Amino acid sequence: MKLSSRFLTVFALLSALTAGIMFLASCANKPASNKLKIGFIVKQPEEPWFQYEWKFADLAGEKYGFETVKIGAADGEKVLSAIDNLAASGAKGFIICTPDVRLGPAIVEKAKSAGLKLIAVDDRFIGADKKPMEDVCYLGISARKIGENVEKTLADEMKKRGWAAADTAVCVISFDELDTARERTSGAIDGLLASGFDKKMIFNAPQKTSDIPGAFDAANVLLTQHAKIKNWLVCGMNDNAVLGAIRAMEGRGFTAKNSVGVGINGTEAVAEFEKKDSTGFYGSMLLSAREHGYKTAEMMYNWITTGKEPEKDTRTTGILITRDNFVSVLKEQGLTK
Ligand code: FCA
Repeated sequence: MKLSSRFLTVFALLSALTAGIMFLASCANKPASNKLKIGFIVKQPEEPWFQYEWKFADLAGEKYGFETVKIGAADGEKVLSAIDNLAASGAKGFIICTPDVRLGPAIVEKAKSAGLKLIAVDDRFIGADKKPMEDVCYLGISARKIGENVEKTLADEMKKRGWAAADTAVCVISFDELDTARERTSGAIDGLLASGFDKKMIFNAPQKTSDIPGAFDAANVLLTQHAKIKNWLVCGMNDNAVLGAIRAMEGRGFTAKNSVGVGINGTEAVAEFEKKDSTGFYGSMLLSAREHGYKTAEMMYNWITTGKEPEKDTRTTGILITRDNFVSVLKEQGLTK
């Protein structure tokens, strides 16, 4: 290589290097996005329900020009450090579905000292006096009403199938430590009792964890204790509670012919309805993930930007979806993938 061309090569390399360094330096100096930040902390980020809440919170962010900081926190320690991180990153408020409602007072304290506004979604905080913390803004479902609608669907299906009362029992997958869960299942139980269902045929199966394995284990205990029941009706706090029970029933030979489950959420139900053959998972009360995600984020944005505090207690409803109508209903709700 001639001296001049070698010089040119070295020169070109040096220029590229300088340009690279200057580019990196400019990135480092650039302030992180100066968009308003709003946190959205959820207890079970792996559940479609919570992913939809995030998706809709993001949509609100796109509309109003804020950034939704999405954080999964499965225990108290993670929640508290998430709040610290949000404060350090300059966020002004957050929405949270807490992994444990008894963390309420600690979360309120932490938010206050970090100067962050706070809205609880789905699961309402419980205070030291064991009562709901009514002074914390909350958006959740009309749990009892939705539970009653689950019951109506179960009772209708029992009638349609012509099942005899003596052969039919109810498996209630319960999670009573969570108010919204207890209200859902007690709404269903009270409805059954009011319609004349025999109390002795309603069985409680408490789940240790609020997920499919927790419900599966709870139902298996019950099925062992009551091996002679011919037909099962199943309810629980959400789709996963009912799915776990239906899976346990399938393990013992029950099918869509002798088991009927109705969940709540609608979001986890979809994969079940998409299966070629019907299973015992008959339907679900579809909740509005859009309202829970979009509306809470919008409420928080308005609170931060106008100073006007949102309503303290907002409730949403549910509509029944089954194999027959889920495609069109999900489309209407903007819940298609
Ligand atoms: C609770 C449940 C979720 C969903 C939500 C509305 O947080 O765990 O599955 O039903 O309420």
